Amino acid sequence: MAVQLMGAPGSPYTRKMLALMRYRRIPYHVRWQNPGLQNSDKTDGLPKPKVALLPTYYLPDDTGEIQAVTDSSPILRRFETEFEGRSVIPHDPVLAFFDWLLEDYGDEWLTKAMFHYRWHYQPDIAKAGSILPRWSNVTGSDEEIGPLSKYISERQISRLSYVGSNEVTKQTIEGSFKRFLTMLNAHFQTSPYLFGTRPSSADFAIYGQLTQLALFDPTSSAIVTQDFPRIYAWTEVMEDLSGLDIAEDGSDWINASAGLPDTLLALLGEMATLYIPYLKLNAEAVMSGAELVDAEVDGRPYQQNPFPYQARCLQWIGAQYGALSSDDKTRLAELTHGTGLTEALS
Ligand SMILES: N[C@@H](CCC(=O)N[C@@H](CS)C(=O)NCC(=O)O)C(=O)O
Repeated sequence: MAVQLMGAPGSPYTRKMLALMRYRRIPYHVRWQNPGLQNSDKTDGLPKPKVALLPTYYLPDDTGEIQAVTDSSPILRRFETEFEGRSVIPHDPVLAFFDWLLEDYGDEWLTKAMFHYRWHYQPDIAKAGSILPRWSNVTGSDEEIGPLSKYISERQISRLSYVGSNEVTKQTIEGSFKRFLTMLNAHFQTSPYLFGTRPSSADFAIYGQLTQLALFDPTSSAIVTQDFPRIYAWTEVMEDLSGLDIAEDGSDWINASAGLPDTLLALLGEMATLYIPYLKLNAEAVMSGAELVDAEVDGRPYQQNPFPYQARCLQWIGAQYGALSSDDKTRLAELTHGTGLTEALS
């Protein structure tokens, strides 16, 4: 039976999961969200999620009753056990941990760039305001769409403070985005995906954000198109990997016994020096009940509202790391020696 979900073309997590399901050849039926109906009961009798996020999946619980569930990463892992073959989690537990970390970075940090570019510069605001409300209403008249454009833009711009896009952080977000593109571009010169010649969950997470950053929002799309055409091309190809042949024995994942490519080490270094330190500062602010994360990230002042969900992300990373055997922890330390990752994880 086809998996049921609701999403939107402009939702990076929806795009992450659609591409994942195509690659894994999981049949699905996607409904496009109608933002005008979001807070009404007109959802075709489908259950509502606890927190309204996209994508929303409608999946059976233990008793077979359909529940509305959200959060792409655990759903992706649920599919790993429910659907056979074409796994997106590397077999080597150390690589699987790196994959977790990079997936989380894509979902939680790269999305800051996505939200920032979409709702900061005028041409991006104008495009998003005009297109977003039309996805679920292609025949809508301009009179009908107008108020919805205004509603969506105002709502999203008011949320910039939650993702941490403001005048203080602008340079950090944009600078780290371009640095990430530079690192990814270098990596793609040695291998088409992060962990070899088959895509992992982290590839799908990064792809999801890039469907917007590279393909949709004018300011970030110009950066990717002009300076990183390889990444633009990659994003389009990732959309549908249903025909990609892979080796079910896993021999197309990189073999870490031979060490890691320098380009992957550089990306892991970014987790050690930018992403994990950021998560720690946010978690401290959440735990102490501070009103603001007000600290230094990436060598620059950084301010945003504390984000409880991302404090849990740090706990999950710690739990994944803690679950590695001591041999694997030693191997991880040796493989990433000099990147600062082990130190950041302590
Ligand atoms: N951690 C969630 C994040 C999902 C998420 O933040 N979705 C955004 C859109 S891309 C959303 O639905 N925001 C609320 C809204 O737009 O009303 C996941 O991985 O699925």
